[in-house]
Amino acid sequence: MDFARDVRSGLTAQNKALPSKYFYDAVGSSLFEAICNIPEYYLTRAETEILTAKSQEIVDAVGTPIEMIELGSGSAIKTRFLIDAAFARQQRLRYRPVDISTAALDSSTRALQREYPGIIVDGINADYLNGLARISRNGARRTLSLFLGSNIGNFEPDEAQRTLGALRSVLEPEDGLLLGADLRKDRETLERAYDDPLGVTAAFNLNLLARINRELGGRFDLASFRHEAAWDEVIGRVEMRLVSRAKQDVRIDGLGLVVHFEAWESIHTESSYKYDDASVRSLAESAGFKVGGKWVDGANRFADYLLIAK
Ligand code: AVJ
Repeated sequence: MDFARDVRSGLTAQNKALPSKYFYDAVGSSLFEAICNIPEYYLTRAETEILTAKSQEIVDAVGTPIEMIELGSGSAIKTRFLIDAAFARQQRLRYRPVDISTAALDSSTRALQREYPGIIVDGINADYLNGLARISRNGARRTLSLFLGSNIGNFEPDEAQRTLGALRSVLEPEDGLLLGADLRKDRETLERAYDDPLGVTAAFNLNLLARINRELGGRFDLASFRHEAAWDEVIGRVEMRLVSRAKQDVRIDGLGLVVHFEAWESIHTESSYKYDDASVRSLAESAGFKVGGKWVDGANRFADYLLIAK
């Protein structure tokens, strides 16, 4: 599968890097759920505050009845506020979550079907672009698509534009996209959100090496790598890395590969871009959307934008 290919190319590159989408095996998805409950990781709580108060207003702004598409649905806990708002106006709802994690998709699908008798869940187990390629719009109903939690932040600006463009192409004019974006803020808040004192984010990051050990016969000694998170205020992103504490060679038997690390050499594992109002608006515009609404939490940390397909 793609994992083997991407690990090989990422670890043999001049600047070592691994794609962040591989965090989300069963262990990684559970660790991410835990991160969402950690006080320093404010994103989930800030967006929950917005959706608790504004979901009805958001759903009402799209028209009725609706279908929902979600990119990176995970446990779909925040989604329930929007699902509740849809069921306040219609009897049945088709919900198509796209998620790379089989475990998260299966358990959220079962839970939603148990909680909402009128829901039809058509899950798609894929990354965003492959998932979108499998969606064709059902003519009759308005679509409200969801890209919550600052999932957009993992993309480089050009990839973000391509992904929203791919989403736009499965929508019709006047369909909606609710886009969650984490906002630029002070270094201390950002770096603590990505390097929490309990070490859950460190475990989430190191799980990438553990996953290579489990699935590809890797021989990484996790204790010889250190988690690091740094805010780059010029680029506007938090970068996560795994740093080799020593000079070492690591075998990956399943790939027939030996990876050499210099002392303090790092693997870039994730970028989390932070947005401001102008950068969200220009991204929306370049992907074929206009801004139809904007909501922020009380402390101005996080924004949800309702984008309308042009
Ligand atoms: C799921 C991509 C929104 O970038 O904030 C959490 C993932 N990484 N802690 C983010 C993550 C480290 C998260 N997203």
